[in-house]
This record gives sequence, structure tokens and C-alpha cells, in this order.
Amino acid sequence: GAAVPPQARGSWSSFLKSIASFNGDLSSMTAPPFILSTTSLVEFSSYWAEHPSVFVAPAAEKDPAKRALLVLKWFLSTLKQQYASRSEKLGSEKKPLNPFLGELFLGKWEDAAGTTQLVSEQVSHHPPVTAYCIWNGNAGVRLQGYNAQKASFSRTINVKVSSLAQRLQQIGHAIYHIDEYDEDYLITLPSLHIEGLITGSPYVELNRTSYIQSSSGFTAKIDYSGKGWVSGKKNTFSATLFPDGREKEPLYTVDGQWTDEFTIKEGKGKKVVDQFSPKNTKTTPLSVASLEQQDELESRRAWKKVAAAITKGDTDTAGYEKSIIENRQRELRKKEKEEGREWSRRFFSRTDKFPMFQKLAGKIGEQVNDSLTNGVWIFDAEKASEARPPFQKDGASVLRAQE
Ligand code: 0T9
Repeated sequence: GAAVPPQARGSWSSFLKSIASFNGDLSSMTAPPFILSTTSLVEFSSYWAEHPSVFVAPAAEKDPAKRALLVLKWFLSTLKQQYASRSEKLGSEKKPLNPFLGELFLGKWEDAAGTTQLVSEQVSHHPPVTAYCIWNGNAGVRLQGYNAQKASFSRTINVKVSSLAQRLQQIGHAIYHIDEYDEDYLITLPSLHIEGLITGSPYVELNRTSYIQSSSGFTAKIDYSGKGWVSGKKNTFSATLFPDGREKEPLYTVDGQWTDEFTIKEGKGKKVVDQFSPKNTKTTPLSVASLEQQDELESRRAWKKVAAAITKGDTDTAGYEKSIIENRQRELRKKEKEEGREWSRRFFSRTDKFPMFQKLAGKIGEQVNDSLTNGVWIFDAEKASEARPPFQKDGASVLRAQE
């Protein structure tokens, strides 16, 4: 494989052997240094709003069906950032840093859409679960969600192709809320698999189906497919938006590639009404506080030394610095256990009731599976308002960045 550095070939093939026989989770395996990323998984929540004006657009639409369409358009517009941006930037998917419990990633986007704010917190370490809330106060929209991944391995041996892929089911969900219409959209997450493992240049492909269910009576169904054996383009999807229960009568159809461009058509697909090009649309950079101004639990500050060592290719120092973080975490857990308490999450709370979720999930046959995510997590505005700076006392909608 061309992507594996010559000196790493041995370690890559033993890594592959270990994961294939272990049949388990890549995130828990020790991977060779060349495939390590300096970014923690807690940062991935920011992919939901890298086009802030697309994120807030639904709030300005008066027609309920068109509003649901704009929510679908925004969701589709996030896929390239979510699933292909690292491969594009780094040449392949890399193994993210595994966040510690309580790790935070805070930031904001400032652009034509005003200020859009992000709070992401690692709410569980075993299993790893990230919760997030993203909101824009001017527009009155808020996205909150939490997620974990469940892994399994598949091996396909074909006459020409021998492949090893990791399949990941995403557990958890997101809810997009619009204040003006008091409307909620339940977003389920696509399954994915990681290909390119044999050649050492892993990348993500999406598969199966995901949904967006609105409280206003619309369902969006998105079917994903990749480059098939014979034909088909990579990163392909086909989506329909229909009134609940009337799948055969779509109001809109969206087709294309989530990395390239897609077209929105009316009804079963005649008249083009809109299009979007993830490929040609610039993202707004997220601003985060400088390292000195960050809280100790903020990701980039906490992982600073590990990241610097990875960048230098200094595996020993990276391992040493990582063990300092891990030992500290072990001590904290031990102390909590002795004192009979739990780590208190800064922005999220565990809940056993989430009526809106239950209501919308029922319509698309989804279930809450809290056993895989160590609970169901919701943004806790009260906690957020009590949190230390940069969170101000005057309510959760006011998150000011430090000057
Ligand atoms: C939520 C997203 C998720 C996180 C990542 C599977 C994966 C960790 C989870 C699902 C985001 O909203 C969307 C995008 C990409 C997903 C990651 C891709 C990936 O490879 C990792 C896993 C855990 C690995 O690190 C595999 C290691 C492999 C690249 C080489 C050994």
C-alpha cells in the first residue's frame, strides 16, 4: 500500500491482524504513529455548523414544508465536513484522540448569520459519548445531541478485491429546534464504514438510511450508497421529503453526492428548485479562545503536549504525556468512587424522560437506547448559566467568548 510509510509497514500489518482477530473497536486499539491525529473526537461536534447561514436559514422560512426542506438541506450540507474533511486535509482518516471524561470544546462562529455558539462535552468515557449544543440567538435556532459509536468488523474476500472494513453504527441523535415555530426535528445518524484499511489510507463511506422527523408532520428519508462493485459514484445519496406516512408522495427529492453537489427538485423530481455545492461553499472558521485563556478541561489545552509530540513524530513523549492524562483520570475516578459520587458534567444532564424525542422517534421506528450511551443526555441551561467564564450568568443563550 502506497499510503503506509515504508518503515511502518510491519506495524500496520500487525495492527490490521490484531483488529481483524479482535473483531472489535478501532478506537480502543493502539494504532501505528503515522495514523494518529492531533484532534480529539470532542471537536467533531463543530462539523454541524460550519455553514452558519445554512444552519439558521430554516428560521426565516414561513412555509412549513419549505422549512422542513431547509432543515434537510442544512443536514446534507454538513456531511462533507463531518465525514470527508479530515481525509481531504490530512490525506486520509486518522485516529482521533480519545476524549477524557469532562473534556470540553467551546467556540463560536461570527459571520453574516451573527454569532453561532458551540459547546461540546465528553459526557462518558466508557463507552465514549460526546454531547453538544449549538445555537444562534438572533435566529432562535438550537441543535443539541449526543452520540457514541458501536463497531464491528467485516471482511470481504472477492476474486479481485480483498477488503477489511470497519462498520460503525452511530448511536444517539440530534434535535434541531426553531423557537419562532416551536418546532423540533429529530435527526438520526447514518451508519458508516471505514474503507481503505488494507492500503493504510482509511476513509469514511456512509451507508443505509437516516431520517429527519419534524414535529410539524414531515419526514425526510435519506438513503446512502457508495461506489458499488460495478457502477455508482462514491458518497452518493438520494433523499425525499414527504408528509408523515406518505412516502410515495414526496414533496421534494434531493439527489447528488454529499462531497460534491446536490440538486433539490419538486415532487418526484422534475422541476429543480434549489441546489447546493458542498465542494464550492466556503466554511466559516470556528474561533476558539487562545490556549492560555482556555479552561484546563478544554481539549486543545489539555492535549497540547500530546499533540505537539505527535506532530514531531516523537512517539515516546506522546505516550508519556498521554499516560499523565490517563493516570489523572484514573485517580479522579477512584476518588469519586470512594466518595460515592459521579463526575459532574458541566453543561449536560442525564435524563430518563425526553418526551419530544419519544414522540418523534416513534414515527420513524427509532428507540432510545440509553444503555449504549451511559444515559440520554440533554443540554442543561441552568448548569450552563452557572458555569465559569466564558459562560455568563444571564442565561444559556448568552455565551460570550473571552476577550
Ligand atoms: C461524530 C464522525 C464520527 C463522530 C467519528 C469512526 C470514527 C470516530 C467517530 C462518527 C461526528 O459527528 C461524525 C465522523 C467520523 C467518525 C470517525 C472516523 C474514524 O475513523 C473514527 C474511528 C474511531 C477511528 O479512529 C478508526 C481509526 C482508523 C482511521 C485508522 C486506524
